[in-house]
Amino acid sequence: MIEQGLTRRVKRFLLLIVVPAVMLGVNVPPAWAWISELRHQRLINSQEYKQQYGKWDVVDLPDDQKVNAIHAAVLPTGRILLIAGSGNKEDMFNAGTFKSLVYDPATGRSRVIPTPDDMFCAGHTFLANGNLLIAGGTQRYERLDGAVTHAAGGLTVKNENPDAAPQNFAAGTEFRSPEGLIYRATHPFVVQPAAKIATRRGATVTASETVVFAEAVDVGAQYIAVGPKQYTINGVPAAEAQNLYALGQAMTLEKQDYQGIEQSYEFNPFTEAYERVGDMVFKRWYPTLTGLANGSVISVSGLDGTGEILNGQNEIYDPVTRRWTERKDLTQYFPSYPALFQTARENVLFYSGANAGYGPAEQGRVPGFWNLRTNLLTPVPGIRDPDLLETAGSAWVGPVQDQRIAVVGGGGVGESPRSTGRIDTIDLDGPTPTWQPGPSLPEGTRYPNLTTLPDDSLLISNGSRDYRGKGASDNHNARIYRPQTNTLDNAADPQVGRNYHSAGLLLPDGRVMTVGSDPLFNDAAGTIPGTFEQRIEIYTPPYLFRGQQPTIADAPQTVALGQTVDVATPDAARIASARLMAPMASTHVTDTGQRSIALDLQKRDGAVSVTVPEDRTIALPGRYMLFLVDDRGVPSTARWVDVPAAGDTEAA
Ligand SMILES: [Cu+2]
Repeated sequence: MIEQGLTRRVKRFLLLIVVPAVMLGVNVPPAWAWISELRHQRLINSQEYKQQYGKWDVVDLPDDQKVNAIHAAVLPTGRILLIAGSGNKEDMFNAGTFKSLVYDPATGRSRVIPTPDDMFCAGHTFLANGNLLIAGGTQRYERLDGAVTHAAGGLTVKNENPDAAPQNFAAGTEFRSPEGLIYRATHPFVVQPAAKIATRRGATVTASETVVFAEAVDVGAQYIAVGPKQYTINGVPAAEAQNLYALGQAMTLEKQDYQGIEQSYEFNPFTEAYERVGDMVFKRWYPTLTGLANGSVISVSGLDGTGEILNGQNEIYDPVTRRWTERKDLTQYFPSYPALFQTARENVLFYSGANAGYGPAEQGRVPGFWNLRTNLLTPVPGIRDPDLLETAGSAWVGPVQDQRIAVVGGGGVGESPRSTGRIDTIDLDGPTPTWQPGPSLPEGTRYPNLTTLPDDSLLISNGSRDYRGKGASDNHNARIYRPQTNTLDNAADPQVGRNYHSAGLLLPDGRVMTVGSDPLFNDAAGTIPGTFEQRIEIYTPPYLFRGQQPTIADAPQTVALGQTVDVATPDAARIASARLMAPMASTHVTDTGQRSIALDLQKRDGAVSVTVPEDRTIALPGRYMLFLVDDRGVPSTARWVDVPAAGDTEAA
């Protein structure tokens, strides 16, 4: 009906407007553009097109509900948490205005959530109880070269006294150089007593170290300090000064990078509120949080409280005590937001090489296995375009039992204009895991959003050819990668361009939501500063245009590892597979928790029985979306199922 109407409208337009316009010598191209747009709309809205390529729909929230969605997560209520924090807006940061939103894709309703800290560029991952653990964020925005007026730098406060109580120092605490120059701590800090370890001969004392950022009390080059110096701390009694002092390497007027915070929260999806938990041991901006098989979480990398990238300090969150503890035996260094995945082997993580761009080009850029028992990193080189892994996407492809990781796109280090359309996969279970070439995306793609679908395919959407969409380089396209055949299918083009600070999420109804994008410029010439993309776009994959979705009539709320349970469905006869899919929590096109778990399936009358794998490295504890998928690849709407942690609590 619609198509006929459109055709008639086009014909009428041609006759009434274009023909007389041509005769009158009017400029015709705009009219033709209008017609071709009409034809395009007719095409992409046709049933045949949608069945083959799917369909994108833009959602525009009311003005007071718009957020800079830098972090996005699917809550176990089916709602979406979008976190902006200060949203990469320094005026919001200075005003202390931090924002989060809970959006319900089923009703379109949303609610602004009080946000206690600047979680802008924190790390996050889901815990077994369904809470989203969020750690780190922004202490200070960057200051570019030329904008730095006060010489500043990091100081390491050392305390050699093991008997002193922890001491709190306020922001503004003064440090005096040997030359008598004064610098002030920009933020409060806590100094711990030295560690004392009894030995046969007595005891060894190891000084505690606290890194603080300090700034000259006045402007000017006279405050530049070069080379190591020892500083006295104002307020420390002379008798203590030999135990408690600060060491600095340099005070400079050079560019100052973003600085991290140590604050950590669990977002409770049922109360929709942030719950403060123990601080991290280290301040972090751009850390990766990866959930481990025992339900704990490792926090890796990031910029510290002075804007320096952490040099291999890693820590573990215990969800029972809600505290972080440094794992001093784990000293591997990674660039910021490294993509680290829990493999099928206990205590072994895989680093795909994808990262988000702080840290030197020559360090920590090679993919590999990281053994958390031995701290050994075993590199797995051989990926194509190994120098184009910054801003790449990576994810498990197919069920996680296949242990196949795909690395998609990426660009050169920093603001390099180079990017790649490479898709390489690796089977981590093979005797000698080797990178396998896959098909190429049509364009070089930084920031691709990777979303695994219940039919085991992988939606790859958006991204840009150049750094942060420079030169109008957003890729307005999407592809569906099929790991079974190592092939790429076309998908409908998204309307909204997305690059840096964007995310894609699988919704419980089988659709995909994309959010965010933080372009450097709004114009191709690079003269107008960019504005953050606040529109949401939702992709309905082709499988939802193939007829009725199978339904789940009833499913148990909890399934233990190795357990077999009945899932009631009137469509049992045509159910072909069942998947448990972890809710996504994505930032900087990275979600280390995304995984799809294949369930063993037996068909019965009016039900299917499904079996959860026994291995906790495959079925990490957590809340999952249970999808039944029919023989045409059409998924049901998901049911939320809880997979509790295994009984034993072996430390990671
Ligand atoms: Cu960022």
